[in-house]
Amino acid sequence: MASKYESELRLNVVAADNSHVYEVFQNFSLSKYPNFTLHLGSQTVEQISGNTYGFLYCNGYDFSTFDHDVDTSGSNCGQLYHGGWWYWSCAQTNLNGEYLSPPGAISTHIDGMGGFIYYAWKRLATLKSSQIMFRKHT
Ligand SMILES: [Ca+2]
Repeated sequence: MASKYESELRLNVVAADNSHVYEVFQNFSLSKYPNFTLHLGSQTVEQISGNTYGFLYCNGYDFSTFDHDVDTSGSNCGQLYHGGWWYWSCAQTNLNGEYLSPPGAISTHIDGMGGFIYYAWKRLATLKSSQIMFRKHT
Protein backbone atom coordinates (compact mmCIF):
# COMPACT_ATOMS: atom_id res chain seq x y z
CA MET A 1 0.00 0.00 0.00
CA ALA A 2 1.41 3.36 -0.97
CA SER A 3 1.77 6.20 1.47
CA LYS A 4 -1.28 8.36 2.05
CA TYR A 5 0.26 11.53 0.67
CA GLU A 6 1.76 11.73 -2.76
CA SER A 7 4.83 13.81 -3.24
CA GLU A 8 7.18 15.40 -5.70
CA LEU A 9 10.66 13.88 -5.80
CA ARG A 10 13.80 15.64 -7.01
CA LEU A 11 17.05 13.82 -7.62
CA ASN A 12 20.25 15.91 -7.81
CA VAL A 13 23.47 14.34 -9.01
CA VAL A 14 26.91 15.99 -9.01
CA ALA A 15 29.91 14.65 -10.94
CA ALA A 16 33.58 14.85 -10.02
CA ASP A 17 34.01 17.99 -12.16
CA ASN A 18 31.07 19.67 -10.37
CA SER A 19 28.77 19.42 -13.38
CA HIS A 20 25.29 18.50 -12.20
CA VAL A 21 21.89 17.37 -13.36
CA TYR A 22 18.54 16.83 -11.75
CA GLU A 23 15.36 14.97 -12.43
CA VAL A 24 11.87 15.55 -11.05
CA PHE A 25 9.01 13.13 -10.67
CA GLN A 26 5.41 13.80 -9.69
CA ASN A 27 3.27 11.57 -7.49
CA PHE A 28 6.23 9.81 -5.95
CA SER A 29 5.52 7.36 -3.16
CA LEU A 30 7.08 4.42 -1.38
CA SER A 31 5.21 1.35 -0.26
CA LYS A 32 5.47 0.35 3.36
CA TYR A 33 8.06 -1.73 5.18
CA PRO A 34 9.65 -4.14 4.46
CA ASN A 35 10.04 -3.67 0.71
CA PHE A 36 9.70 0.12 0.23
CA THR A 37 8.69 -0.33 -3.40
CA LEU A 38 9.55 2.74 -5.45
CA HIS A 39 6.68 4.48 -7.26
CA LEU A 40 8.09 7.42 -9.23
CA GLY A 41 4.93 8.51 -11.00
CA SER A 42 5.47 10.76 -14.01
CA GLN A 43 8.74 12.43 -14.85
CA THR A 44 8.44 16.20 -15.39
CA VAL A 45 12.14 17.15 -15.64
CA GLU A 46 14.60 14.93 -17.47
CA GLN A 47 18.07 16.40 -17.85
CA ILE A 48 19.77 13.16 -18.82
CA SER A 49 18.86 12.46 -22.40
CA GLY A 50 18.27 8.87 -23.35
CA ASN A 51 17.65 7.94 -19.76
CA THR A 52 17.83 4.20 -20.29
CA TYR A 53 19.19 2.67 -17.11
CA GLY A 54 18.58 5.86 -15.13
CA PHE A 55 16.58 6.25 -11.96
CA LEU A 56 13.32 5.85 -13.85
CA TYR A 57 14.25 2.26 -14.55
CA CYS A 58 14.20 1.54 -10.81
CA ASN A 59 10.49 2.40 -10.80
CA GLY A 60 8.31 -0.36 -9.41
CA TYR A 61 11.14 -2.26 -7.75
CA ASP A 62 11.76 -3.02 -4.09
CA PHE A 63 14.60 -1.64 -1.97
CA SER A 64 17.09 -4.49 -1.88
CA THR A 65 20.05 -4.86 0.47
CA PHE A 66 22.64 -7.56 1.12
CA ASP A 67 20.57 -8.89 4.02
CA HIS A 68 17.16 -8.34 2.39
CA ASP A 69 17.57 -9.55 -1.20
CA VAL A 70 14.32 -8.64 -2.95
CA ASP A 71 15.71 -7.65 -6.34
CA THR A 72 14.68 -9.64 -9.39
CA SER A 73 18.20 -10.94 -10.07
CA GLY A 74 19.30 -14.45 -9.17
CA SER A 75 22.32 -12.74 -7.61
CA ASN A 76 22.38 -10.70 -4.42
CA CYS A 77 22.64 -7.21 -5.94
CA GLY A 78 23.13 -5.44 -2.61
CA GLN A 79 26.15 -7.60 -1.87
CA LEU A 80 27.61 -7.42 -5.38
CA TYR A 81 27.04 -3.70 -5.86
CA HIS A 82 28.06 -2.66 -2.37
CA GLY A 83 24.91 -0.78 -1.57
CA GLY A 84 21.21 -0.81 -0.88
CA TRP A 85 19.08 0.36 -3.75
CA TRP A 86 15.95 -0.27 -5.80
CA TYR A 87 17.91 -2.87 -7.70
CA TRP A 88 16.25 -4.89 -10.35
CA SER A 89 18.80 -6.99 -12.20
CA CYS A 90 20.82 -5.27 -10.77
CA ALA A 91 20.85 -1.58 -11.85
CA GLN A 92 22.96 1.00 -13.62
CA THR A 93 22.11 3.61 -11.02
CA ASN A 94 23.95 2.88 -7.79
CA LEU A 95 23.72 5.96 -5.61
CA ASN A 96 24.60 4.03 -2.44
CA GLY A 97 27.56 2.33 -4.11
CA GLU A 98 31.22 2.65 -3.19
CA TYR A 99 32.35 6.26 -2.72
CA LEU A 100 35.85 6.96 -4.01
CA SER A 101 37.94 9.83 -2.78
CA PRO A 102 38.64 11.79 -4.83
CA PRO A 103 35.58 10.99 -6.97
CA GLY A 104 35.76 10.34 -10.70
CA ALA A 105 37.70 7.08 -10.77
CA ILE A 106 36.14 3.71 -11.52
CA SER A 107 35.38 1.27 -8.72
CA THR A 108 37.12 -2.09 -8.73
CA HIS A 109 33.85 -3.82 -7.80
CA ILE A 110 31.93 -5.55 -10.63
CA ASP A 111 33.98 -3.79 -13.31
CA GLY A 112 32.94 -0.41 -11.98
CA MET A 113 29.25 -1.14 -11.42
CA GLY A 114 29.79 -1.35 -7.65
CA GLY A 115 30.77 2.31 -7.50
CA PHE A 116 28.66 5.36 -6.71
CA ILE A 117 27.49 5.80 -10.30
CA TYR A 118 24.70 7.05 -12.52
CA TYR A 119 25.52 5.11 -15.66
CA ALA A 120 23.10 6.91 -17.98
CA TRP A 121 24.96 10.16 -17.36
CA LYS A 122 28.62 9.54 -16.44
CA ARG A 123 28.93 5.83 -17.17
CA LEU A 124 31.28 4.21 -14.65
CA ALA A 125 32.93 7.38 -13.33
CA THR A 126 32.13 7.67 -9.64
CA LEU A 127 30.19 10.73 -8.60
CA LYS A 128 30.81 13.45 -6.07
CA SER A 129 27.37 13.66 -4.47
CA SER A 130 23.68 13.04 -4.89
CA GLN A 131 20.54 14.08 -3.08
CA ILE A 132 17.01 12.77 -3.16
CA MET A 133 14.50 15.27 -1.86
CA PHE A 134 10.75 15.07 -1.71
CA ARG A 135 7.87 17.17 -0.57
CA LYS A 136 4.21 16.58 -0.13
CA HIS A 137 1.74 18.16 -2.45
CA THR A 138 -0.34 20.65 -0.53
CA1 LIG B 1 18.45 -11.25 -5.90
